[in-house]
Amino acid sequence: MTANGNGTGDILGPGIEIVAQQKLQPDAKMYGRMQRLGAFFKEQFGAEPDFFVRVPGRVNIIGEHVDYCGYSVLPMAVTQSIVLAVGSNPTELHQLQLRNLDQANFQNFQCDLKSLSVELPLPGGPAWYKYFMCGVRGIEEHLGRKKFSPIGMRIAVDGNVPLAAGLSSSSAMVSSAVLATAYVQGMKLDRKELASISAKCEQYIGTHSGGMDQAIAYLGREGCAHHIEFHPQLNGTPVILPAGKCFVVANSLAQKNKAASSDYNERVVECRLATRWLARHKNLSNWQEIIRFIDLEEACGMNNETFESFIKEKLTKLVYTRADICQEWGITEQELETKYLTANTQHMQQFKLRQRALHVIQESGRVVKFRKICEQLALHASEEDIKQLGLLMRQSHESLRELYECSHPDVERLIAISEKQNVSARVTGAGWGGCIVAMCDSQEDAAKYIKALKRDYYSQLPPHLLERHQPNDFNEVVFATLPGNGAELFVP
Ligand code: NG1
Repeated sequence: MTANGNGTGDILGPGIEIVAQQKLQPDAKMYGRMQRLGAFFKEQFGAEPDFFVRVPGRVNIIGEHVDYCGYSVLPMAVTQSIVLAVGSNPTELHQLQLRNLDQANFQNFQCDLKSLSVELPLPGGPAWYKYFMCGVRGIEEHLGRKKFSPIGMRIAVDGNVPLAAGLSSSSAMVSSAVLATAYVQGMKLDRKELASISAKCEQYIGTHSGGMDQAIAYLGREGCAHHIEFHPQLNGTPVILPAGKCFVVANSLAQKNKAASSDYNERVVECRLATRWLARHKNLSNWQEIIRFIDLEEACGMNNETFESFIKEKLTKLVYTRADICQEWGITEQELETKYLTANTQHMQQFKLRQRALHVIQESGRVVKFRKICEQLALHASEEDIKQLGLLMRQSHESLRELYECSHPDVERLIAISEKQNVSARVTGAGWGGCIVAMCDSQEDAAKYIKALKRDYYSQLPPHLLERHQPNDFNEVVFATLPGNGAELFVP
């Protein structure tokens, strides 16, 4: 099997691309980092690792909170990633041993692979190694107990994707565990298959997420963003971003651990309820089973515009109560809880069905427009088209703030500074804190914009954050980013 530049192997059949094994060369970008991790591995386990895995975080350019409704998104892989050094465990044959290079913050972990379990998180969020365990469990489930061999692994982890910042650190961890385990189990390493397994198994952590992060973690390619579609099946189309434009990521440093709160699942639940509500109004006999807007759109032959009008016509209230839903569907509150709410959304009393539905449908339209404009721009430059891209990003943010209510005061301060600099920006990822992504006209403009953010936002941070980030001139929290490669596997 040969690997081309991004570590994607020969295409094995229509649409099948694999993670090819690459030789770790001294000129590889990651060489220094892998050498350091290899040395740590040796210090911890007294042997050299057999292989390395690298899985990136991502920044989503547009298409927020739509993946779990079946709609497409437009992310790119970033250079920040999770790297694993992996070796076999010759003495304790079924043991998984995990060590994090950041020993001060992440405790060691060990477990027996013959009896895997990943319990739902306790308040405060899951321990770091649970994300890893999700990945191992995902492969076990995929292969089935009969085919899965509990082969022990020794693993050293090094991650530099900012945590709880909307850059998908959790999925990078889960996906890296999936890739390492799949390789050890001798699987074929089909990128799309691994992405689907990773998306499915991350749900063990308790978040009912879509598959965006895991998809781009595998399908990302240097130099382009990707239009990722989930329906009717997972598909990624490279999208060339407008020439000269420079994307900047700025971390508000308001951390949001999705798995430690119910906000994310509350939105998922509201979208599912809204879908059923509308499906019932369309007299679909299976309305209770339709839980993604895209399936409803398809079942009724609606397009983006007719869907939006339908929402406005049938979801007229600003707030729906439990009683509203129970009455309309002829169900009890207990049924509502057991059949329609998730484990961590049992407390919900009110549901903003109209606002959530409108956001999802309008945002899904913006993704399609964004891709189309990028394709037009690749053929001929147009100032008007560039303006449209900026407008779409701004509209996306406004909708996330107003209709989806997932912004944060610190994120809003970053957005206000961006507006003042005349830069289009939006919150990226799940929100409620985390990062914004901004589109600048050129490298020079990006440098000016970053300078303004450092002056007006980062220099004003509270002392404990200043102490941590100022010595490095805030370069880890605000940076220009280029689209990077998806998952890679290296052998020494
Ligand atoms: P973050 O929290 O930014 O990694 C989450 C979901 C995505 C998507 C975005 C919102 C996970 C693992 N990821 O991303 O699938 O729904 O929010 O667009 O939950």
